Amino acid sequence: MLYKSPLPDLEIPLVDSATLVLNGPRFVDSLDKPLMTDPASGEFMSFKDMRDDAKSLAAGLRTVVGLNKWDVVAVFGNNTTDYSCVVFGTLLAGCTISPASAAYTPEELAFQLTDAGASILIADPDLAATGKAAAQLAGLDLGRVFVTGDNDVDGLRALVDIFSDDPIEPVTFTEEELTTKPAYLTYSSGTTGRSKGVVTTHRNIVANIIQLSDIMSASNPPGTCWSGALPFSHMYGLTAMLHCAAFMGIHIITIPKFDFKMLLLVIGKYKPATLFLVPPVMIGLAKHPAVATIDTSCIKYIVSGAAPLSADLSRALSQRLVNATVMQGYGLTETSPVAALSIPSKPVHGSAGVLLSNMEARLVDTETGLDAAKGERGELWVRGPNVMFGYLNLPETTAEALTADGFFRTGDIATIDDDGNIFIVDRLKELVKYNGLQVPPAEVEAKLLTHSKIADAAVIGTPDEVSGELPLAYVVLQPGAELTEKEIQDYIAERVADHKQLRGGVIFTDAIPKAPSGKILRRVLREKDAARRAA
Ligand code: 4UW
Repeated sequence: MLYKSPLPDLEIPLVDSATLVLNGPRFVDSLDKPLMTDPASGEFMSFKDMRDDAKSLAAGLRTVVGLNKWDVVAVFGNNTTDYSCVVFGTLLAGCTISPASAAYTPEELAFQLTDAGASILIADPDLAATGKAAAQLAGLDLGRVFVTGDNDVDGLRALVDIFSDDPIEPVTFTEEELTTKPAYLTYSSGTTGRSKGVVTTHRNIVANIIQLSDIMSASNPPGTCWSGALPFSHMYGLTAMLHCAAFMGIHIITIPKFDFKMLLLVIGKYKPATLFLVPPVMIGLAKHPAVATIDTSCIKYIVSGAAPLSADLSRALSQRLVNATVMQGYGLTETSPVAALSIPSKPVHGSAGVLLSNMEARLVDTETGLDAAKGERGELWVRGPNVMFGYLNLPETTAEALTADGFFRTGDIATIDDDGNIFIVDRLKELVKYNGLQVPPAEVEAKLLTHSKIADAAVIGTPDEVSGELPLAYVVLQPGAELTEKEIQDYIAERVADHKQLRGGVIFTDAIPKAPSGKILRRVLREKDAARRAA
């Protein structure tokens, strides 16, 4: 059965994303107003300042650094007010932006620099050492690594040095470029294996801005304040916070590194009307005693996404923050990212929302490959203008993820009710999510296997009330070898980003269950883990 969005179709303009956002009427009407405020210092960047800086950066990237159209600019930063100028400057230069998680180790960042074919790296000053180490590992000339802010750091040039006021010819794009070229290269492990470059086109992001703003605009007029707590390096923060908010004339309060106390301070001081969050923060808002000490009446909408939000938690939060409508969004890096969102006037507790405009879905029985019977669960396949072009340089993986008729296999199991409400009920793919962030098991397994005393390993997510899931390793030691759980956790902690650490622990076992093909039977391990937790 083909499920269509219950919302009317929208016209998606054939423009690049920087033109859509920076020339949009709500952006232009807001020029003198604050676009981004740093709550720690109180300093803000206006819409005009951001656009001017982005233009100067674009000119510098073309004329001083000598970048060409579709050269890749990697950005490695926390949520600061500089981030949007780097993103839009890169796009105005006609280049591709590849944001990397600020939590990355030098090795993880080096992988992205190499895989994306980055021409330059722009890092925050406090991440300069990691950025430099990564550039050296990736063989990127240090003359091509820049730091945001006004000063050189550790021998790396300040980005402002390359700003240029020489006007450049505006870059133009053909329809083919807008719909097939990578304007954005974010990284996701998809359903299996290592992190992959997700080729997101201008059209994908333009579509998602139009789809999302169509739902949010009526309740969020220009000048409304949002809290910028989601990482801008993740597609969720990149689209919702940096693009859609700027397009809608929204004022973002940036939170450089997520901190619950800072979120409460932002709520108390700036009175945001809408909060985009992940479920662990929803738990904090529902339960933390400090929430009762601030005035939360300003909050009209809370949108949770990136991991499941239970109906119970959704109800508990609605009861505590009485003025707030609790909504949920669902999507993936590959869907730019929003595929479904609650309708603000009629959210359903526990549902991940309805398909956005211009989107269609199927629920497919994973055994038979046929559509699941009405009311039954199946793998969610989605189609629409926000679905990625493919995975970078991986035609076979792309062909497995995208069907010939344009459906993207999400790897999530869902049901859809008669009103079009989607309920995500399970995950088919091997991905683990800790606090809404991706932990690709294959990556952690590969690191475990580099230890000389480990013969085999498998990583799964073990359920956790606060963080959703915790990465848990099953480990087979080499014959006669001895290692403690702590030694293994420390070994991994030194080699992967914080969110990928083995917080769920290590279980020693004699063999990893595998199919004849060699594929790890993760379901068997999940059952073993469930039995262990029940015992
Ligand atoms: N319920 C259950 C959910 C949900 C979910 C995502 O790291 P990625 O690739 O992408 C994201 C995207 C987050 C996001 C998208 C749109 C949106 O509106 C919103 O909130 C407002 C957040 O995290 O991981 C994709 C995977 O994350 C899981 C699911 O397994 C999906 O395949 N996921 N949202 N509401 N699970």
